[in-house]
Amino acid sequence: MMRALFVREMIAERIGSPRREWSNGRKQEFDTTVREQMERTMKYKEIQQHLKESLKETRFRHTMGVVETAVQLAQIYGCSKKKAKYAALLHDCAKYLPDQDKITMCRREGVPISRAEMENPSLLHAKCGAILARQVYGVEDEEILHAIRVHTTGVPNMSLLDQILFVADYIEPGRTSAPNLDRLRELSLHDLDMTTYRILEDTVSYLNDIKDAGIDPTTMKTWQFYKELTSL
Ligand code: DGI
Ligand code: FE
Ligand code: FE
Repeated sequence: MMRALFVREMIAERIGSPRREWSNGRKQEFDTTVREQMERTMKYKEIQQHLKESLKETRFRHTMGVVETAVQLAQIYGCSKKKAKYAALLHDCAKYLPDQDKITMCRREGVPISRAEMENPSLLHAKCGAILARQVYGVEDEEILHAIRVHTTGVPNMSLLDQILFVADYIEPGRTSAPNLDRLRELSLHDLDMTTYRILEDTVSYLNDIKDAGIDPTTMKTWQFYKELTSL
């Protein structure tokens, strides 16, 4: 519990909102004991517990579904299961930051914001997730951070870990509303590039059907990249 409160405090610091005062006089205790413990990467179980307390129940369930699927894909395609687990666990950790906080956080960190992201700041939960994973949860592995950073739009020529997270996010067992899910789940067991392309194809056509859904240029470039790659 103390740790969960501390994480909230750390997030507030990253965004630059005023620090909440501790009415029960325990702040000193936080600073001296918990801060020291937080110097290191938080343990998987501790992060999981914190996310359980801070995410909505459906989002937490989705997160654990992504962990399960990402680990299965890592096993099939020979990727580090540990990295897949951490990337999946933290991929949506910034999902519920208020939009203005996401914008402020990116600006502070010098992370570029595209026009589509400005119009739809929800997209920034990926970039902010990577910032929080590093600064709050203590993840230092650049491959994990990159996978979290690009998990919503993808990026051309993704690493294996990036692709595993991108695909697992879309096909995890709790997802029900996207089209072609059964086919994509089957395809993911033997062709990760084709699965990536099909997901992008469905995402782009879904976004095209929604009026005013600004498509991020990175989404389009990623779609184009995997279209060409899979037509070779
Ligand atoms: O966070 P999740 O819901 O688990 O999944 P996600 O991070 O892949 O986000 C999915 C949403 O993002 C989905 O509604 C499609 C949307 N999206 C992906 N690329 C773009 C986009 N929305 C806009 N407006 N523009 C994009 O380029
Ligand atoms: Fe997401
Ligand atoms: Fe997700």
